[in-house]
Parts: sequence; C-alpha cells; structure tokens
Amino acid sequence: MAEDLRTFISRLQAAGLLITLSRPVDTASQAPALMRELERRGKAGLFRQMDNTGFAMAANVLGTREMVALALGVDTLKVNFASMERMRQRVAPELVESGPAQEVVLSGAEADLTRLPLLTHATKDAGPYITAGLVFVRDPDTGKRNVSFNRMQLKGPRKSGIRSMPPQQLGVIQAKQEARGRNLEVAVAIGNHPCDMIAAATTLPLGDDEMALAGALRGEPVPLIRCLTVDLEVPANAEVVLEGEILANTREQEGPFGDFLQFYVPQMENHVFQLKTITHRQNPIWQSIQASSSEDVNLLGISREAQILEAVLHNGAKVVDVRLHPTILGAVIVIEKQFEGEPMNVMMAAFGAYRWLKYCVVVDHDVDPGDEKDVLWTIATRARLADGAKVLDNAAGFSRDPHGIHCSKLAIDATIPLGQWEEFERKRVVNDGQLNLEDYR
Ligand SMILES: Cc1cc2nc3c(=O)[nH]c(=O)nc-3n(C[C@H](O)[C@H](O)[C@H](O)COP(=O)(O)O)c2cc1C
Ligand SMILES: [Mn+2]
Repeated sequence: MAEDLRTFISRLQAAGLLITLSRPVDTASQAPALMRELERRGKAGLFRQMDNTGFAMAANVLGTREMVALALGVDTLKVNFASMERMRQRVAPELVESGPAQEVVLSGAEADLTRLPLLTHATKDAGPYITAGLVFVRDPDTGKRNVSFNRMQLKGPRKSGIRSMPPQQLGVIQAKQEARGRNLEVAVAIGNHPCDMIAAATTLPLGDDEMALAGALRGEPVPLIRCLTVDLEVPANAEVVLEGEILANTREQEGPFGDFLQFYVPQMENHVFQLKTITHRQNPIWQSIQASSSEDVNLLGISREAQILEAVLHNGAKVVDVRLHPTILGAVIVIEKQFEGEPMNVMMAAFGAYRWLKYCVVVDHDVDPGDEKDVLWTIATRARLADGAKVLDNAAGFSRDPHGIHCSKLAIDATIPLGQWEEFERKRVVNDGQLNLEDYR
C-alpha cells in the first residue's frame, strides 16, 4: 500500500504527536483557533467531524521539526542533510490505473465547493479559503507538469479565486495559455503525502517536475492517476481533488488574506478558477494550512535551508545545522568554526544562495538553532558586535517591499573566540532532564 496522508497520520499518532478531536468542530468559529492551539502545543491534529459536512480535517501535520523528520524518515538532526541530498535527485512518478482519490465522484450540481469545510483563518480575511491545495497544471509549450500551492478564495459553489502571479510558475504557464485565448486546465489535490507538499513548496526551474522531487523525498515513485474531466494526473491517494480550469482573460478582486509574514495581502485582481468535478476518498480528510504558522514556515523553509546548506558546505565550512525561523527571512547557522572570520564567509554564502534572507546568525554547535531564546542568549553573551555584526546594503530581498524594509541585511557572528571552550562552557544543572515531576507528586 502506498504511503499517503493517512499512513502519515498513523505514524504521527504512534509517535505521540497527534491529538484527535472526536467531537464536532465548527468550521467557521472553532477550527482556526483549535489549529492555533495545536501549533502552540507542537501537535498535529485530526478533527474527526467538521460540522456535518462528512469530512474530517488534518491540521498542523508538519508543524514541528520532529514531524518533518518523521515525514522524511530521518533523525531530527539529519533533516537538512537528508533533504539536501534528496533534492539533488529525481524519482519519476508512476501512472496507475485507479486510486482511492476517485472513490467518490461529484459532478453537476453535486460538485459544490460550499459543501467542503473551507476555513476563514484570520479576522480580516475576505472569506473562506483553500490553503492546502496542490495545484497541478501542464505547460502548453512543453507538456511538462507544474505543481504549486496557491490559495483559493471561495466565491461560489463552482467558483473560486486562485492566486498565481508571475514569476510564480503557475502564473507564467497561465499567461502562455491565455495568450492562445484558452482556459488553463487545473487539478487541485487536497490531503497529500507530506513529501508531496514539501516538493510543491519548492521552487524548481520551470519544467522540472515537482512530483519527481516528491518521489525523491519519499524514496519511491508517487503513484498518479488520470483525472476524469481534465487532461492531468494527480496523486492516486489524495483525499480530495478539484478538477476545473483557470478562466482566460478573467480577473476578479481577491483578498485581503493574512499571509505567510502575518501581514494582510491587500485586495487585488487575481485569477478565477471554475470547478467542473470533485472527486474524493471515502471518509475524506480535508486539510487546511494556516499561513505564517510553524507548518507554513517548515513547508517553505525545508528547501531553502537545503539551498543554504549546499552553498555553505561548498565553501568548506563544517555545518551542523541550518534553521529558517520564526519566519523564512531569518537564518541560524550552526558551525564548527575552523578559523576566525569564517562565520562572515558562511553568512555571505548564505545571503548569496537565498535572496530573501534578511538576517543571519552563526553560532557554535552547543546552541540549539531551533530555540529562539537560546539564539538570543547567544547574541547577548557571545557576539562581539563592533566587528562581528555587519549591515549589508543595497541587496535584493523579499520583493513585496514598498518601504525598503528588505533590501538591507544583518549578519551576526555569535561564535566564541576559537579555542576558548573552557571559558565559555555552559553550565548544566545536575541531572537535568532525567527526572519526572509526576514521580514526586
Ligand atoms: C501553504 C502554502 C500556501 C501558499 N500559497 C501561495 C499563493 O497563494 N500564491 C503563491 O504565489 N505562492 C504560494 N505559496 C508558495 C508557492 O507554493 C511556492 O513558492 C512554490 O514553490 C511555487 O511553485 P513554482 O516554483 O512552481 O512556481 C504557498 C506556499 C505554501 C506552503
Ligand atoms: Mn515549478
């Protein structure tokens, strides 16, 4: 049996990382806040009953580093190295005859987006959105597939917005098809294998198939099935598939939407998706991802961390870990320093490898890069700011930047002077982490 979201949920459960909610959850008023609670607790969630829609919902399934490690089948510390090595490879998907994604077929008036448990996440969002949809399209010039996450604002039973601006590749492909005066066929898969999601959030060269990267991340080919009413293939084990098209020469107001940096992207003209058919599994599991959540940061961060790691290793540094968080604009790089000045070389390589990077901190290997408090402690106690901190100016950064906030960057070397370990050794409490409060109640 192929791995999919369901088998991953079982593995989350076995690892003690899942909270299952059996009582009905109100999609509009309760689901977003419960997702936030899961994030705060570092747990994934399975909501068994979303109102009376007949759908369950998966939430925060990649919300922690441990969950990402579980998805890749590696130790937590190996996440970056494993993803970097697998991102160099491709494993072509495999076309199969049939799959559970088409166990139930809804067409005509039954194909109705308003019957799905779409969440309105933020107080000022324009309305309910699909946020966990993998959008499959084919480039009309090359026949090659593209897969990406694109938010979709509910606009009616068979209509939604779809955010897809060039240079994002869905936008590029849609523009090619529009130039021919034609609609672009689209299939949106919701409820996917976690590796397929990581692949879809990765920016590859146009024409490089995200499903072949998903295969490399999974370690086996992704089984795909043919859609019923569009000429596309989707993962055979997806929970829900929406088949339809992006209308040519049609734009409508979309947004505002609270996006990945926590700001609202203002209302603007965006593309329009027209639904033809819905297929889904029996007892379907919907999925929603909260923009700017730790899950969103993980999804966007994994490939970018790998990109930084690749560049920094290339320079000969002994890198232990790279972490982008609490947003993907900031990096912590853990190294075993070999010579003074090396942290600055490491950071220049990182800024060069990943354009959106705004600040970078290099720390020694006794610091936990995933713990913001530990990183701030390190800056406070170890950084010699006069020569260890530099502001780099006039570089390109995150592009939506009317106030010039992202075109200057900060590099902080927070490593200790070479060879001074004894002087900087961190104290450890006696038997720290060995005892359990419950045993002493
Ligand atoms: C949960 C989630 C939602 C996303 N929503 C959008 C979106 O609405 N519009 C967009 O341009 N990119 C969005 N992205 C980012 C793209 O999926 C990502 O940049 C992807 O690599 C683009 O694919 P492409 O390289 O084939 O263009 C989202 C990412 C995640 C993880
Ligand atoms: Mn692409």
